[in-house]
Amino acid sequence: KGEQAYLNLCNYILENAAERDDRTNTGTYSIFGHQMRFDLSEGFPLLTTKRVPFRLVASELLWFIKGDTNIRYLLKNNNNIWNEWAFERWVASDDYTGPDMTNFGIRSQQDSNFNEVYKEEMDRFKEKVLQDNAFAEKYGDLGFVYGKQWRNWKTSQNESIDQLKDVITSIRTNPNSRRHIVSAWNPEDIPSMALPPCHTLFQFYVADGKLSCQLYQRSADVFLGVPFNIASYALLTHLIAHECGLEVGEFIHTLGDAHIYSNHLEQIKTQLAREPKPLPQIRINKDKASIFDFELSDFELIGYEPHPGIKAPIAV
Ligand code: DHF
Ligand code: TMP
Repeated sequence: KGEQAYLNLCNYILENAAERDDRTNTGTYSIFGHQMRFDLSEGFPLLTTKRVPFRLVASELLWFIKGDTNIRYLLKNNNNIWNEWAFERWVASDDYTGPDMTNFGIRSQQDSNFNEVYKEEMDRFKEKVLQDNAFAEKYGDLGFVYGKQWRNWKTSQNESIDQLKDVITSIRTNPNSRRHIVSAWNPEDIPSMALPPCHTLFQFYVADGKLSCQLYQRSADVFLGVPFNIASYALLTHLIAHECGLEVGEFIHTLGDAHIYSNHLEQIKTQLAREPKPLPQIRINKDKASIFDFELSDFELIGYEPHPGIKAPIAV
């Protein structure tokens, strides 16, 4: 019930996971293969054992739905969750002439002098993405990430496939289909992406007038990423159910490498010591007929009274 499936995952990792090196050199406790189920009719699965910023989850989802891959839209919405991955490309480019930013993620956590220089460079970068159109086009873009694959998958014939539109049509016209799938994993495009898609593939299922969604996530940062991913797909399921005249069923979250970063252990323990509260409800503006018309102001959370947020460094 509620967010228990998430708390169980955290406990399971703490008790069973082996230590493991990872790409970011942070170190993780990791398991492989896990599934969580959330009954969306029971409440909206936004964690209550720490505050999860719904505004950031929702604006990121709207950005995917628009087919946008440029952080400029996120910055305009005061959403900074993708900055590091655009910045990484900028400081590695020939056009960058500022102070050396090699391994800025790890170094900013370990060296406070460097951290000041890094924050200044990052602020300059954000300003430029917001103000300078040519710069934004070149360095604000994350490559062929989620939005591109969902809305504008390029075929070998140089045509474009709108997977999101197509899956909605298939849910409406052929609810029993076993092919309601959207894939963000495009092998040909992986090299051009700032980060290969973590939420890789999702499938819908219709039964008894209810829409369920299952996500396969290949790599899961259990403390920072997963709370966002759960809320994001729950919201997406609500929006598509609304457009298709269905109620919401379950969100099933299947994980590949599920890990807790070693510098998140204290935070996870703080969180696990807290008593969960009732889940909030989500209300969406029923006047909007299509999921492509939604804006931030069309979503309202009711009864979200979480424990305080818990800060943690993100591994870049
Ligand atoms: N890399 C890693 N290592 N983990 C991730 O979860 C991750 N997620 C990405 C991109 N790269 C990633 C995109 N999603 C935050 C949450 C989700 C997310 C990126 C960042 C995050 O930092 N959340 C903070 C609040 C951030 C804020 O207020 O600006 C949190 O406490 O939930
Ligand atoms: P990786 O590409 O080496 O797997 O690193 C990606 C990291 O980002 C990994 O810790 C998983 C995490 N992540 C999420 O958990 N959820 C997300 O939505 C995204 C984009 C990343």
